[in-house]
Amino acid sequence: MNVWWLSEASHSGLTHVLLSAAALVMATSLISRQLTLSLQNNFRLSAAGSRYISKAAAKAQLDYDYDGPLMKTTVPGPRSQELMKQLGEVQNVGAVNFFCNYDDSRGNYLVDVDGNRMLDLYTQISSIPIGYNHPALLKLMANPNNLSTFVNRPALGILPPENFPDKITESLISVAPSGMTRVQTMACGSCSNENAFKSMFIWYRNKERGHNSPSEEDLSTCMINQAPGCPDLSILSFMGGFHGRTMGCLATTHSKIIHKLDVPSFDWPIAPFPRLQYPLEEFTRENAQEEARCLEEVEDLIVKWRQKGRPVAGIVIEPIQAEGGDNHASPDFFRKLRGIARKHGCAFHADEVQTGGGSTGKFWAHEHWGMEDPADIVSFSKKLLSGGYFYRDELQADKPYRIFNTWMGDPSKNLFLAEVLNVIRRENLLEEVARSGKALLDGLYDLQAQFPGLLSRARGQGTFCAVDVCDAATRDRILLQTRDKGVILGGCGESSIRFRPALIFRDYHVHLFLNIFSDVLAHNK
Ligand code: PSZ
Repeated sequence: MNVWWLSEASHSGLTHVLLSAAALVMATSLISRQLTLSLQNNFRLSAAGSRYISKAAAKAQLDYDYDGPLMKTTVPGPRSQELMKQLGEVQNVGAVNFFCNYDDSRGNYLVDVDGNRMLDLYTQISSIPIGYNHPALLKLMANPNNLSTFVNRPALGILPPENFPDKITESLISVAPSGMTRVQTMACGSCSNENAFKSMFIWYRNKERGHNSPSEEDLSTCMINQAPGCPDLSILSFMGGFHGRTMGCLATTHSKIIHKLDVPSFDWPIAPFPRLQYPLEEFTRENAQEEARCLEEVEDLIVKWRQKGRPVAGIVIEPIQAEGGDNHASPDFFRKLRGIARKHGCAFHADEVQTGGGSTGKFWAHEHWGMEDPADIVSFSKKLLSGGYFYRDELQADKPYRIFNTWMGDPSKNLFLAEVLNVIRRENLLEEVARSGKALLDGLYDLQAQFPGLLSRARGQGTFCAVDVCDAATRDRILLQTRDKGVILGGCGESSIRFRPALIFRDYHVHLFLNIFSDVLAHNK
């Protein structure tokens, strides 16, 4: 039986529900509840059942966090099932895991509509930077001076608000990658990549022409989808990569069949992504060989596609392939790839939609490459709250309206991001991530030694960690059982489990998780 769609069910496809511009009243009442609600310890981990206890039981150290999971039903519970039926009347709800109570969710804990409180190590597909209902963000919402930013969403490209230059400087520009002074905001990750690709093509064609003036033929042919106005150019991407689901991005996405089936695509070059052995430090020689093989293939493809009349205008790559199974490559690989792009005149685009925002222990994953000039374009979304991309000066489109849409982002997200960055700096969250990430990875190493038939290839950078399970069915079962015990995880790749907690995930959350996870693993031995 052909089951290409089955693995998708294991992908914890929580719909993106971002803290939108809800009524001021709601924000205010939430704040007062946050302040008055004493943390009730309704749940104690049953230490007797735990097989992995390296630390004392978890203790809440964040005043806006709960101090443990609390499960009342299996998930989805009866109320979730009722709502699923109701929503199912108007849309496909096959991917919905359960319905959430975002009012009661706090810190690292997501609460569902049946009153189950779960430690969230997946955070809305890696997109919640500092946990649920962070007091700093609620306060920002409650500030009357910010009200108009939430109520009046502008068409930013033509009518930006007065404070926009300041706010973008305070937020995105304050974390601009090395060598990049410019940023374009967009709505989501796909939209950001789509426009980043267009910028690379526009840059490439102007470079080919040697000037910015298209010919009469360019102008007439572009309207009927013909060359030279619509030039035969390509973007080189990597097998296992994920860059979004819109049609240009989808041509560079190669992680799962479900994303691609039945949708026309471009014939663009696809290079192999290194398939490394873990732990990386133990296989440096083998891994270096594997990376060299892939780099050689990249250069071959660039040459072949040029000969074919479809030159590579840009290379797009994730610093860690996420949807494709948390595949890592070394800083050396990325430095050499950057060199190849430069040598062949291709733009180099690091897609940091999932890796950006601090979970690798640095704000950008490409910082681990140690380069002053890491890329021509860095795209982002998820934890940055707004989508968009940073770019080097020469990638600036030469005319207005070449890169454009109605909203071009959302200034309210920049307000939130500025505050998120304040919290990250004030609370040294990148250091916390490095610390809890080490505890998490060490724990995974221990568990894979304890359950060698079940787990393998533990890997990670910061809390951006993953481990492989022996097969997809076991992985899916483990994900559901862990959830019923109060921990939300995600799947990725063929049979991997990935960890994407918020930046406020501490050591004691790690140990809480490891205790529960080891119980579940013991049941699946
Ligand atoms: O199934 C899906 O559509 C998913 S699940 C996770 C994602 C998409 N991630 C989004 C993503 C990403 O991880 C990288 C590296 N690049 C681009 C995207 C696309 O972002 P969105 O989903 O905002 O369009």
